[in-house]
Amino acid sequence: MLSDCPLWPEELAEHYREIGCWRGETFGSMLRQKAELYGNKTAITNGKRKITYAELDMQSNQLAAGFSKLGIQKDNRVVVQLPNDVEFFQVIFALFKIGALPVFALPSHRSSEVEYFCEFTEAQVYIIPDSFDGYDYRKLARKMKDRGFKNLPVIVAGDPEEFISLSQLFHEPFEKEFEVSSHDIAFLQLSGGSTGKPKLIPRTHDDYIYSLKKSNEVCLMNEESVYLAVLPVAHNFPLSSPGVLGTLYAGGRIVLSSGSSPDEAFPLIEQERVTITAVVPPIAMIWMQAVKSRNWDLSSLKVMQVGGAKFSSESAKNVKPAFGCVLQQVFGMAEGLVNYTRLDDPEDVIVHTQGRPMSPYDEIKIVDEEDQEVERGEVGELLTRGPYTIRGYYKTKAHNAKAFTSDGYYRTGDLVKLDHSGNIIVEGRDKDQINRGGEKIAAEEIENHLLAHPEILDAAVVAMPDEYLGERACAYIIRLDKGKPSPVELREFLNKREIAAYKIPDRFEFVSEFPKTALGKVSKKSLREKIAIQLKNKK
Ligand code: J2J
Repeated sequence: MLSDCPLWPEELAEHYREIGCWRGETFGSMLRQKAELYGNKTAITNGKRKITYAELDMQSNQLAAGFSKLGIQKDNRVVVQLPNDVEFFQVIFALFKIGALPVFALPSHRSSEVEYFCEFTEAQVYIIPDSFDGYDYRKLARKMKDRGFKNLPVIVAGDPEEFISLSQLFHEPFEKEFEVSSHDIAFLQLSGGSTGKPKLIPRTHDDYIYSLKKSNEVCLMNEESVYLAVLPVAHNFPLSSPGVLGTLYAGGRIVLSSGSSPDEAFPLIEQERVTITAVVPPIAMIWMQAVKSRNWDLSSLKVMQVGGAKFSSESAKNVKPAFGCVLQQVFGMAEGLVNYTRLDDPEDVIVHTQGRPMSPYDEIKIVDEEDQEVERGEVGELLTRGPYTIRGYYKTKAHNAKAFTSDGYYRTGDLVKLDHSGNIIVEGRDKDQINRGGEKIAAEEIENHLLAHPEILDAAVVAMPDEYLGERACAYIIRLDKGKPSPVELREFLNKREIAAYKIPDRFEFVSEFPKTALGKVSKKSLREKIAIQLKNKK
């Protein structure tokens, strides 16, 4: 079992097993069982290519054999950066079967993020597509080889060039089973982060499969369900709420879209008779406009999930009239807790709240700055623990002491209140993060990049309001010299540092000093207010 992953106290783990939350299943055993039940049924399609449950099970066995011959063993970490395609599933199930851990990188990550994941997790292998969305990942791998990752094996789905070809690794499966326990860590998921470096989230087979089961109950997933994945499937929302893994658990069908534009997604909904999909608020808004423009037949769609960032009630109320389906608000986090509005909730709850925890064993507390519970209806920070919420990040002891209470609650950093019906309303955030339409940016990570510029004295990155994305990033900068570097130069500088494009600030403001709090720290609150007023006055 991977070390350096804080887990639940043993008595509590025993309790979760006794009450039937953790049922001893692993992802490997789950897939085998589903293949027995649904053999020839299509598990995954992208509209053209199809793969059945039996094929997925068999191919992941073959790949497990190939990976194993390559030297990948139990508990090894493997950075997986694959887009929405069948290979993603072949790869992760092969790794699950060996007991090796996928580390889920997103396709938008670049060498700055990927190098960190490889280094921090001491990854054994890195798996990429040849190219996706106009970007050649082999170039990235080549650069990494030149920069200290000389011996890191790189496996490519597609044309491998000088690297290892994924398609050559489907070998004859072994007779012998790999030994994987449901208590083991199944993978490392990425946290949205609020510090300099992204944190990694260890999720066990037991806890994650429980979260799929509960999600399926709440979202009424069954064998007839057809789930369209438009968000990158490595992200926790489309992966598990109920997402692609929940769909497999229910015996449904996954439809993969490589992008979220209406031109890609709507034909797939029509053709594949999709019943449920998940989007972030900006995509929901684009779709609501696009649906008016042509006579699409989206009548199969029963549920549209919106989550990842706050969905305004003005937009929320338009979903049902636009699509004729139920809106489900989803307020979740890769660390665990997922809240859903229920499909039969009154309209008022669906439009105005972000729902309630999916499990009766989720414990939540809303607290003030002294960790005292606030009165019902008042705003405070949401703390949570339960059968699928982690007890600590991977290998970050000092940070864990701050991010978790001594009795195991995760400090979400989200400011919420409970409404009269007991549903959660997200009011804001008390973490140093920008939520750019669902994509999370840790302010400190970008500040560190900016501070590497020789002509920058100090930097503070804050959220600024945006009609479309909810928030965008604004970087306040103190320069050594007036006039340079310019915003254009700064963008170029950050690009050269090879960070994911969504993390590059949308706006740069140059100042000679930062407002300070009473304790002398940079007052980000003042900076947020300043830019919000500036933008409002410009309108
Ligand atoms: C406001 N803020 C929200 C919402 C997430 C399901 C759905 C989403 C995620 C996710 C996920 C929000 N309204 N509806 O993992 O399984 C913000 C909060 C939260 C953070 C978590 C899932 N839904 N948020 O978004 O780990 O600030 O997970 O703490 O990426 O997103 O981000 P992440």
